Amino acid sequence: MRLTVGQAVVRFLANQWTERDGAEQRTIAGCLGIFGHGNVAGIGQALLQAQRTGEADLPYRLARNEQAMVHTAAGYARMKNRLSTLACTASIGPGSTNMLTGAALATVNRLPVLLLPSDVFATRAASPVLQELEDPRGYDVSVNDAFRPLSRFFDRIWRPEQLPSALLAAMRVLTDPAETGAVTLCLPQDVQAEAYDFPDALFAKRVWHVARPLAEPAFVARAAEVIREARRPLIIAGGGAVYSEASAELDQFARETGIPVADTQAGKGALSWDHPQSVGGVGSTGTPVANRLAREADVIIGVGTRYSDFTTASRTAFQHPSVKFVNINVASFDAHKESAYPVVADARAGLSELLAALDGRRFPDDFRADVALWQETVGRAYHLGHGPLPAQSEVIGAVNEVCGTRDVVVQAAGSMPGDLQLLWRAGDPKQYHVEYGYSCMGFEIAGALGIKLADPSREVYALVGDGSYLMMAQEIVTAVAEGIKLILVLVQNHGFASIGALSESLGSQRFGTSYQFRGAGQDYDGGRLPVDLAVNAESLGAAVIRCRTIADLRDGLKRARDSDRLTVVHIETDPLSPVPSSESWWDVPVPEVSSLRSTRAARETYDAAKRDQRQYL
Ligand SMILES: Cc1ncc(C[n+]2csc(CCOP(=O)(O)OP(=O)(O)O)c2C)c(N)n1
Ligand SMILES: [Mg+2]
Repeated sequence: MRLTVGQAVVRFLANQWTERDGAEQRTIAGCLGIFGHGNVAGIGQALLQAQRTGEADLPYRLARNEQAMVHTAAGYARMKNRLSTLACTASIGPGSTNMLTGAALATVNRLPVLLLPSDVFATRAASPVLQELEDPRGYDVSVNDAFRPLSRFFDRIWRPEQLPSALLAAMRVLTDPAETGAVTLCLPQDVQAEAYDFPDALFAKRVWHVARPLAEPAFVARAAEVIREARRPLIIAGGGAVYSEASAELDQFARETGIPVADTQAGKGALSWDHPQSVGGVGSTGTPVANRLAREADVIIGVGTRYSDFTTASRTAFQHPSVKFVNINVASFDAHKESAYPVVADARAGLSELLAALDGRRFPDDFRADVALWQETVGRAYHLGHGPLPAQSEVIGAVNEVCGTRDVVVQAAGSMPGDLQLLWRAGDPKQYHVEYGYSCMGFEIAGALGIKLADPSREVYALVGDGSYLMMAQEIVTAVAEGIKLILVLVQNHGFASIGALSESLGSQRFGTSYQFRGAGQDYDGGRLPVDLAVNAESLGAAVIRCRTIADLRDGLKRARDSDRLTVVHIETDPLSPVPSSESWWDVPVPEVSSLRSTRAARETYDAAKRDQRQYL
């Protein structure tokens, strides 16, 4: 079939399917993009031709920022449990390098996204092309080489003949739960337009089976022995438990063994918050109940977790002198973390195999009274009555109580991820969507767009800090243009509540974290800026509801829910409002020497906390 490389890419992608447990879906459900000279006549022409002729089904959506469109694809993929994603086409140079942050986010979170950056002329006929880097050390280097460390598969299609093997490798990596992440195929702008006789077979429907690898029996036997001999084990459910749809198996495992289940940011909701075995988040932003259990546990059973420093409280969470780890993980890399007894397997399959090998062993479930007490604390934080400005915990409570179990809350950075992990009551495995692998400010709105595209039947509430909003709010325009309804809760606290508090706790006096005029001294303490983000949102096409009190907010959220327009619910909160303690720690190094008293005092506290840090060998 004589096609250009661009046409071949589009036709191929439209015929890829993913299958798990017998259910098929499109591997690449569509293409997001922003055109420039690097792709307008290549992939751009191919997308147009596909749409006009029906030769291939790959719907195109115009994004407003390339970083954001990768976030949209990542949000989509996560919502689809990694079984389906979107492609992203960008022009050469800045259009492509704008996608780097998105690539890193996807790879860190183990989420499949297909990136198609445009690249310099393969023929070099017109070099240097507009926006070419020109590396004097080698003409085969371009800005797109920056994608290499961020991609789980990277290739550059210098010749049309290379395309079939590159496309197949891309699909293999995207659909492999252990390998997946950003996949980057760089497409030189001349090659995109070059024709070649591609074999018909390349464009036949192809179904990629997403495996549920079983654990090798010896893995299971060794892990089961460790658990059988435990006295107080604790399960940590991570993102893998959600992606493999292992909730029923996790429920059975926990009920039959009596082992409590804590969760990570990515794993929250794998068990409902009110499940009898749930003890909430663990680690730096976990619940005091889970953290107490973690401190005392002699065996930690990680299910689909990558053990970030937040999960391990920077390796201070697990204090039993001979604590051992058993990790069920589809990726050997993660299964072996913390010197664990690895169970390299799909989370769902691994849980069932391990449960069968435990021979009915049961453990004490004497933590429930503590969980009930903790839930009273959460209830108080939801209804704090803080003033004059409301507390963030009340905003979280209002959203939690207004939204339905199937609705989705989206967040990524600032003070909210911590408060959410501590306080949010997730009733469904897809309800809690906090991107905390890369914790990228600006993910929220773009990610919410992807989530809503993936499941239009759910209401999507993105909580957006003013800092995050100022970084990337432009996808409001994309959502408005596409007729996609989102609810954006804009939490205005005039700066970085998160880093402000962190700074203060580390002796750095909230330096440079407030959005105010530069004052007479050196810091930003010169008063309120004439900034109105509600007006800004309105100017981008959103309906806006301004709220002053939590009662207003609850009412505003209901109105937003009942509306069919993208709505921004704006509320100002107290950046210093209290939140219950996690009784945990996070390692952020404080200077060893300083002429500031505040830094010296913080260093003493730091040194004391650091003594609890362990290596798990
Ligand atoms: C892209 C990016 N830059 C910087 C950071 C570091 N950082 C983490 S939270 C934060 C402030 C977030 O401000 P805002 O969105 O207003 O949330 P708040 O802290 O006020 O809750 C910063 C700068 C980050 N996570 N992501
Ligand atoms: Mg803020």
